[in-house]
Amino acid sequence: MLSKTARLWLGLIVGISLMSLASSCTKKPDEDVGETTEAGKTYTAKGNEGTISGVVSYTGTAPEAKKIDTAADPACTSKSPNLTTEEWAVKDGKVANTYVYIKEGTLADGSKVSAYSTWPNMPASATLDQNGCHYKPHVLGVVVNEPITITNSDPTTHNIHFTPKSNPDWNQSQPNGAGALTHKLAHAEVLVPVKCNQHPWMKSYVAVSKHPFFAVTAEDGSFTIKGVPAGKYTVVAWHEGGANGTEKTMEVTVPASGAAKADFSFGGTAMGQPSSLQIMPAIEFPMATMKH
Ligand SMILES: [Cu+2]
Repeated sequence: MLSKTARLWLGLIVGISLMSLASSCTKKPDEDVGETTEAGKTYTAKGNEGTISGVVSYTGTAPEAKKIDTAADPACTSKSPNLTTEEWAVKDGKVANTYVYIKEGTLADGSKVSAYSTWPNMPASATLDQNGCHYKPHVLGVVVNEPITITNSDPTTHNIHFTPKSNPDWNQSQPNGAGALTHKLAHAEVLVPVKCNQHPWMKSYVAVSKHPFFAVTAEDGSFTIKGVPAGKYTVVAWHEGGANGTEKTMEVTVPASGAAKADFSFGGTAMGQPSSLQIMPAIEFPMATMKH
């Protein structure tokens, strides 16, 4: 049996320890970021950020765009009589519609790009238009949770269908004259194929990034990624094709207030692996002959 005073003390001790437990759980969120959460640090611009720029080329003869048969929907035929495939948009050996991004890297202060979730100049909104029975743009880069406004500029019904791996499937019909739809993707993913359930030739790709360091190449194959902190980065150029696209990787160093170059090439064999593999000399293991 505990005396009345002992019970009072016990109650007091339990109360105090509960209070301290509660206060340790109400730390500011940025003080205690575990690996299990997607929240990260906030990067504050230092004024000495640099750029990564380059050109994406095609080595050899690029596959030619093919005419698309749109007869299944006369509204598409009349608006876009000369619709062609967009898998390879190559002009004078330069490749458009290539998504170039920082995959990972280390800032000059030793921190990792992936440790941050908030950067200056995060893009606030993007538009994906269905126009002439194809998507504009063909390749779109957004940040996590950035609202994508989806518009139908055609006199026909489209059915936009995001087919992601790390985000939920999203499938919406958008009839002629319907208002804009909005869609957000909560998880980073390179790249989400988007299709139209009405028009099987319609394809686009949406990349979702945790940071704003990405660009899509223009018609002349060029791209520029701005506001990059000084550091060392793995830069990847992604182009559609096959099940998951093709990636080319390059390591670049961005000096303080400086510019880094990252030129990529697809196609051909010029950028491929060495043609001859070195044969490792056979090593003999005398132990292998030992009896059990
Ligand atoms: Cu469509």
